Amino acid sequence: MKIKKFTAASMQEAALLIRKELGNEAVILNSKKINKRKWFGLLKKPAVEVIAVLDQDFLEKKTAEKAAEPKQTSKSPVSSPKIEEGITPQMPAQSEPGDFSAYQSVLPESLRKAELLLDETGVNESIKTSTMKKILQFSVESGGLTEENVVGKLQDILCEALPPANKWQEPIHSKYIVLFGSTGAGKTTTLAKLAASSLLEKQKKIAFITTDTYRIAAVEQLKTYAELLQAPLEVCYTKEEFQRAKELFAEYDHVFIDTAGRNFREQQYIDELKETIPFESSIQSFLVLSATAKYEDMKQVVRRFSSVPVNQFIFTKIDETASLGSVFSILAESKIGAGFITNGQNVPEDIQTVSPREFVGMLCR
Ligand SMILES: Nc1nc2c(ncn2[C@@H]2O[C@H](COP(=O)(O)OP(=O)(O)O)[C@@H](O)[C@H]2O)c(=O)[nH]1
Ligand SMILES: [Mg+2]
Repeated sequence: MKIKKFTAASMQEAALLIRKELGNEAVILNSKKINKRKWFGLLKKPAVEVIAVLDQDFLEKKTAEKAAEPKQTSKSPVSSPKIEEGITPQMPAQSEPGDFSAYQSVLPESLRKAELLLDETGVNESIKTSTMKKILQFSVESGGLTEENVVGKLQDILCEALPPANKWQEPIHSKYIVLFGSTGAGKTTTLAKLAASSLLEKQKKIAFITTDTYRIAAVEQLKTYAELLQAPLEVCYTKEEFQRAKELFAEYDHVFIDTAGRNFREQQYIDELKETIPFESSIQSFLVLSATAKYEDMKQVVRRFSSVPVNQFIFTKIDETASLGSVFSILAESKIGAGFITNGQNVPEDIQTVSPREFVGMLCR
């Protein structure tokens, strides 16, 4: 994609210049009247400033679509204002396709607003570039975006980049619910929130199992929640003990399983998880990630857990971060939906489900 700003005395002159520079298939993205200063700024001369774009990808797509259509008309392949009239290129240097920072000074106001909004979300560079490319494409296709409708369009495009809605917001429905993730991510607290909701809102019969036997405090923490909810807890050190606990809780609706909060870098932790917990169809498994973590760290956790079947993510500590850009990037790249988000330390209140659209709303807040 090539974008360029041209200034000329008239639209005719601008069109000639655009045609010479970009060819007949270039389309006008934006045009406005300006006053060009001459003679040390003393004289004002009316002129036009035109931003034109030549999108090879888009043209190829349109040409292919046209070729597939039954032959009726042989009109121009693009519907935006075409160059009919010519000029003095102000930015002769050409930029690499997709390098939007290079286009920044020539983008129309509405698209600059989109770029600013995207910057504020903190999404990673590749998502930013692909989103800008799509919004630019749409702008060319639809004959321009106003500053009013650019936000809606941006949110639509961001929404499309996320995993589909059916991968989000799944209620707790399986017999076994297991949470894993790195130390301090909020597994135990979130498990207590989920268990409490099942008991208090749905009157389910619930029990707990913990395999987090590395720290006394971890067991104590879950024991406190279990006592508060008057639910049984089994502490399992081995696979056999886990099996026994499962038999013990055969009559229960949901068994909430807490796992060791060891460093996610330790492959041993993942191997032990796989060995202890039978990942079968009656298990809902969640990878718990703190929204306050850095994008690269989250990505590493996701990669580490890729050998474990993860149904959904749970993002914790949403209340502790101003930017959801990293969370968005992880969701967009992994294609796994977010089952829940948590936004505080209160059990059971601070947990909720979220749809992709609501999440994008939170991202762009
Ligand atoms: N602000 C905030 N703190 C949270 C949230 N979820 C968990 N925490 C806190 O994070 C800390 C670690 O939580 P914990 O459940 O022990 O993490 P685990 O090591 O993964 O089991 C505790 O102090 C929790 O109260 C949340 O959504 N928001
Ligand atoms: Mg814990």
